[in-house]
Amino acid sequence: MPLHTTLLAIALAASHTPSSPTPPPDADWWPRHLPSRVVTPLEETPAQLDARMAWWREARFGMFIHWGLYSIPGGYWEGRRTGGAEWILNSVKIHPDDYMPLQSQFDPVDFDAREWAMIANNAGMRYLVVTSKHHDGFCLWPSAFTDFDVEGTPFARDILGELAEACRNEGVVPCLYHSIMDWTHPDYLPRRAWDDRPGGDHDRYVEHLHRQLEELIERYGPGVLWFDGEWEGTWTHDDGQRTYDLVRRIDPRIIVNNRVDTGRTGMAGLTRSGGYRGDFGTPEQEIPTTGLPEGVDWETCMTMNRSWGYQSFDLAYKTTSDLVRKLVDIASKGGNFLLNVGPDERGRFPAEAKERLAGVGRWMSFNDDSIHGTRASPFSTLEWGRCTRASLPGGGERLYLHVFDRPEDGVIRLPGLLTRPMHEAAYLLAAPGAGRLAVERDGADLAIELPADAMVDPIDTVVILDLVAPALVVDGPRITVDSGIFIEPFTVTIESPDPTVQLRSTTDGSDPTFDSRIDVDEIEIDRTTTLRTACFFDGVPVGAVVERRFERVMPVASVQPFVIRDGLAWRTFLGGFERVSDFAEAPVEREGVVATVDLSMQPRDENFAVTFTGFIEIPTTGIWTFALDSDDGSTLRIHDSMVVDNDGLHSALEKSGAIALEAGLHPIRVDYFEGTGQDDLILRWSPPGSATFAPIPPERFKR
Ligand code: FHN
Repeated sequence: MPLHTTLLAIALAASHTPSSPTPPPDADWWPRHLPSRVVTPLEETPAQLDARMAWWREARFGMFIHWGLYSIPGGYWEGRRTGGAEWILNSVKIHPDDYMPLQSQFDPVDFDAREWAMIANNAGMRYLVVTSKHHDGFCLWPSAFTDFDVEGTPFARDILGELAEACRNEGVVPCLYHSIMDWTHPDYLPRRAWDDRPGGDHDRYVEHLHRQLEELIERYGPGVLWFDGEWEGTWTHDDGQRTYDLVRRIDPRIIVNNRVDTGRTGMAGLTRSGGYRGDFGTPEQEIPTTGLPEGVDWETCMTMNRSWGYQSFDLAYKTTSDLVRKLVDIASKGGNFLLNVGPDERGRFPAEAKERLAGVGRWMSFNDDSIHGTRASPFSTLEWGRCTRASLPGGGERLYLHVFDRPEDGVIRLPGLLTRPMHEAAYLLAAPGAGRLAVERDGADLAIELPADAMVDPIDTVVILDLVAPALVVDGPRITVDSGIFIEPFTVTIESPDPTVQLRSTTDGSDPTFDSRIDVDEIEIDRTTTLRTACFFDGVPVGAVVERRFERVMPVASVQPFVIRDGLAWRTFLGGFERVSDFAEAPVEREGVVATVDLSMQPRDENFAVTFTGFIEIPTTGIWTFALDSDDGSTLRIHDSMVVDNDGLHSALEKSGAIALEAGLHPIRVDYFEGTGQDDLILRWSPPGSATFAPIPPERFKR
């Protein structure tokens, strides 16, 4: 790894020495003197946010470590292989009184913080997130607020302290995972169903959580606080906001993930709109299919095998090649990769994990410049691999072309790249002395010849291409209006990605040619139309043809029910459903009236369904868009026509749909079912001409 990047990483890590900030004497927010609920949010400008996030964005790659008491059973319980790993208390329904004695067995004699930090650093990982406390509530540090901690074990060493110091010595930023959910703390609610211990006080638990967070921040100065376990109904948006604001107040440098609050959209991990806290999204075990909009910070966390916590029998390790290509794929979309290791009960990394990390480290030792400090690709897709990029001094831009599969003709094409390459601009990152590669312009594409023997790394050979300016890639015209319905004629604006690129459009569904008659950037739409637009550079088509379909409709007439009362009627059903239609004939469990669409009537945590019926009062005639966010499936019907279809078994997911409505009352029906795990149902609307969704005022619901 080049010396300069190591020095930078050491500087970064050192900046997180545990220098707990001394509050100004008049700080009215300092939680010591006041209950943590009196915490005012910390104002932050976009420039200040960029400065705070800079080291994390530069890092791109981190190590996740799941380690705790669950590493002792390692997926076995009472002599039986149960699986469950770090979830074993829950999976095997172990009573806390039977689980917590594991504390007396925790003696990881082979734990070596320096080895862990060195392995992370050698793999090219710039930060390390370790579980301070997982859902089982066991604290991996000597906490003043509980006896269920490492101090009460035969090991009795400050594991987090040793790891933080070792990380800093290696130039790796120490970070902490912290679970909100706590299956053993006497105040955490909800209890596990088999946990018959009495009591529990949510507010007292939140105070406890805040005191431990203060303790962790002041002792270890983590660069990131990685929250988890926010999905059970007791943790509220208010709890999330207060906790985020408290953490940022105690140490304004800390970066906090979006699982501190309740805005995460399931395993896809991004944060829904509406003021939810969190500095980055957290896709889990998945990589977003396409790059997310510029400016959205996100990090995919992933296991190397199938388990977060240690399980000796889980040998389904991803190959080194797969791990490198996942890292590259994520970086090419502007994200970070948090790759997990589950150490065993003695504090050892599994041999397979060490082998994979060494392999990734070998690739990174030649190619880490193409990951650290890079930004997302300017191309939407590349058939032969991926691209990352970084700015060059003097205004140029460096493209890192990650060749996974060398094309048969030996030419790697850069579609629609109009920016001029520098002289002798292309060469191998891992073998700069191997000579320059030929670069030619082919219409709107740039073509680079890649001889077979230039593929120096079968996992991913990185070709550098230096450009005289930031890459301008034409992947098609920009049409800001999506396909949809309309009532009154309107104008569609089409933007060319560059003044040198001409537009051509058709409105009869045919393919645009350079001779097509429409070459303007504003087109009047007054009837149902299929608009197809393409870009041309020097008369040659460039990028994809973009199609939009616009359907002219009449607003649906409102209805005049004889009797109008506030609220919606609801009916609940019990059972394991996979689609809304599954409970169409099911027996009604209970029924009632509710002010708005919510789950206040849910009969239990899992395996139930609810149907809401009534009317919605539309204030003005126009195109109304509705968004239905649910875990699991849901549908919205108005006048019996499907407006939003979010059906099926899935984690929190939002879908939307539009309908033309006359002002007045319209019959509405929402069907929803929950399978297992988190449950979630949010219905919002967006008025005509608005681009944002808002909650529907309860007074708009009638029956
Ligand atoms: O329940 C946890 C799980 O044990 C693990 O910690 C993962 C890692 O992100 N998070 C939760 C599952 O989404």
